[in-house]
Amino acid sequence: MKRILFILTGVAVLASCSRKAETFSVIPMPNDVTIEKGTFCVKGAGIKIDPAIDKESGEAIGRFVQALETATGKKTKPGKDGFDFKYNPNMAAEEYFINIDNDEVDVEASCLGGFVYACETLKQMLPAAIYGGKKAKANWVLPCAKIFDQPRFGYRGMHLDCSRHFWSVEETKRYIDVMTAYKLNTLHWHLTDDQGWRIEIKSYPRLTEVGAWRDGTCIGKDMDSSDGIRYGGYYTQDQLRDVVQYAAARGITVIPEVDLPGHMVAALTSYPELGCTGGPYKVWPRWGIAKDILCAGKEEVFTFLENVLSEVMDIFPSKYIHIGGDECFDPFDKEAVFPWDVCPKCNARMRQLGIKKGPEAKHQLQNYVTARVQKFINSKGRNIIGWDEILEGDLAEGSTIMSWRGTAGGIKAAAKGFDAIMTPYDYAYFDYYQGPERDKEPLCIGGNLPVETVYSYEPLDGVTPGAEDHILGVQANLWTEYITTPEHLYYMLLPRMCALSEIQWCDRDRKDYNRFNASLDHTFAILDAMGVNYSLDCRGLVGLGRKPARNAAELAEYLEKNKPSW
Ligand code: TNX
Repeated sequence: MKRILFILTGVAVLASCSRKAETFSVIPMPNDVTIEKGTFCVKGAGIKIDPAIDKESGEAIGRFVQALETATGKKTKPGKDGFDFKYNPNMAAEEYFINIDNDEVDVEASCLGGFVYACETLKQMLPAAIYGGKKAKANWVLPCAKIFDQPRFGYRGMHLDCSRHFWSVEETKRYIDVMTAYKLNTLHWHLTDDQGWRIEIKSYPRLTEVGAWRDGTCIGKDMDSSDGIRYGGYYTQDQLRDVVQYAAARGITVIPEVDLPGHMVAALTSYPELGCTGGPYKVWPRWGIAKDILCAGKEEVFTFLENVLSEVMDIFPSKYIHIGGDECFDPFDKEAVFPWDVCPKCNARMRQLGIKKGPEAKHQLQNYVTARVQKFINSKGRNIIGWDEILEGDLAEGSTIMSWRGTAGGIKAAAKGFDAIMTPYDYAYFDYYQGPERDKEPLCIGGNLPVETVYSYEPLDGVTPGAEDHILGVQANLWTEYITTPEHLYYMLLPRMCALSEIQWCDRDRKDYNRFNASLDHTFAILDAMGVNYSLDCRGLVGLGRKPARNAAELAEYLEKNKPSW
């Protein structure tokens, strides 16, 4: 039953808490919410945790309790009536149930996902200061409510490019915290590209000694310029494992991407023998599509890939390994002769495979590379994800397509019986401008993607009837060519990722832009408390760092003016 009732009459039940609960502004909106009369005071509440609850879920609950104690400044009472976390084996992995009445909060789930999401919903129902990590004066009550909730899509991803610009372990964890708050469950980590190799690979040390560093970075859109400043960085395997674990504790799987056979200039610079010409190559200081890619004719390239991917699979336990596959040949460069066209070894390989000469030949050769790598990854019990270019050949069973050049790739893949993840650039590229006033925004790669456009995306539109189950979910991508600071990173991410979260989580009929837009005020307060930047372009404050000066009175007035219409 889908319903939402707002009967916030504000009856005070416990003397230490005030009468009225906050407005219900949870993003993504739970799928079944009933707000009832009354409030539950969380200050110094009792906490019971069912011993049948697994250790990871117990730890997630522990983090919630810790946040509660810090923000309210009052210890909870273990074993006493109040919050009652119960194991319910009949619930799906990401499903949860919350029942708040005047003196008890029942929370039920079967495992980590469900408990994490229940806690996140509770946090968003509380004053934003719960996210602040310090004691705060606030109205520490939850409204009485019943919430039944589970996500629409099983794959709810966000991507992060750390090759073009590098983000520290601490920053990446903060990114994961923000994803957790909006119930995303997959981080697609773009770890290698032309401009920098970021994963330590013990059997190929030059990948990080050489490939993690570039001599300079182009200035603005002048691709031939360079600021002359050495730039780079990489993660040690211990650091990568630490991030994987941090994410896993929050119900988030990290999918690593090793982009191949294109976007490999950093690796070629480290080991020039992996290219068709043998180089020399230079870690790219500019953006775009590089002509130099891995040689598909040399056996040692496949040995290299297998060794690298073995270490990658050792670090990342994810079911999926992303092998890239995008932009091996610049589609806009019609005149170009690509290295594979003229490389004797690639040509010998084509002859050996019976590939006929012609414009399709190089795509068929890419298909051979994909299939070989896929076979290797499958032999380790994992599956591949590839950008939609890999659809251009005959795909082996079990590959998943990431549809970025619009939705057509994903729709075609699903119709052919392949799984697909939708990341169409026209709705899900967060490196694009946030509106038409480009001159007021920081420099971007291009595009125009306001939060409302993101919100309007419906992933099953156009999908062949009967093939819907092949659409595993939705992801947005954050490429960082033009993004150099965390302040800018979060400005690009938020609140567009909040809009994304409703596409991923909410049933079709639960989406409502007006309600979502009104809820953003609470989200902005949450992000303020987390110390994370966001864009206010959707409030007409265009550009980086254009936040209204908000003292308490201004904020109250602002919120009053922007009250939800429902
Ligand atoms: C295309 S999306 C790319 C990236 C760029 C991005 C910029 C994809 C698979 N490849 O290499 O960073 O455009 O928007």
